[in-house]
Amino acid sequence: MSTIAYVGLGSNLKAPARQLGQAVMALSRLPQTSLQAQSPFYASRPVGPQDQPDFVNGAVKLSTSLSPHQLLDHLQAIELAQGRERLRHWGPRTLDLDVLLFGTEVISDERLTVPHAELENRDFALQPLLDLNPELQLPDGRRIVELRTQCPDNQLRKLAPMVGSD
Ligand code: A4P
Ligand code: MG
Repeated sequence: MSTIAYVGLGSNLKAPARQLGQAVMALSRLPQTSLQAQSPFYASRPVGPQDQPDFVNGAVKLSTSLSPHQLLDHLQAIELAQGRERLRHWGPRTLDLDVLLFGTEVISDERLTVPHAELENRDFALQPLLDLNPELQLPDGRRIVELRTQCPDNQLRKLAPMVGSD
């Protein structure tokens, strides 16, 4: 059985847009998974510590028969492969991959909180989701389009699509 999952991508180190492009390639190669769509990328001011570069953010829509925890394992392997070091909470990173939504599942355990705990406060996660599916809702029925109008403004700027990989 396949589930539609949405994964958020973020980077603010080492050519962020290229990190995201590379991550999308890696996500397209996941087992038991097909990449359905990719959002535009956005530049945004950092949420959390301000003494770090702006971020580039985006999201992808996946159809997967992996379990949520198997998907998380793969996301963390991709982060590591792209040089992710866990130094500081909400600090700079070469690549952050978050499970934003996994079908209509609600998960809360020591490894995984789905929907992502900060989703409704982050325009850089909500806007790419809207680009992928304007009708999207949280498992509790709240509409992403409504949350987007209510969340803090973080000066999102849509980036021009990348041509090639570098
Ligand atoms: N984890 C729990 N739920 C999830 C989920 N839904 N998806 C656990 C992915 N992981 C999830 O994550 C720590 C642990 O969260 C993981 O081991 C996993 O088991 P992490 O990425 O290692 O660490 P972190 O940076 O300390 O925290 P976190 O919560 O991932 O940070 P966020 O929420 O991802 O925020 N500003 C802008 N403009 N754009 C950004 O992308 N990102 C952050 C990081 C801060 N500010 C930002 C951005
Ligand atoms: Mg993360």
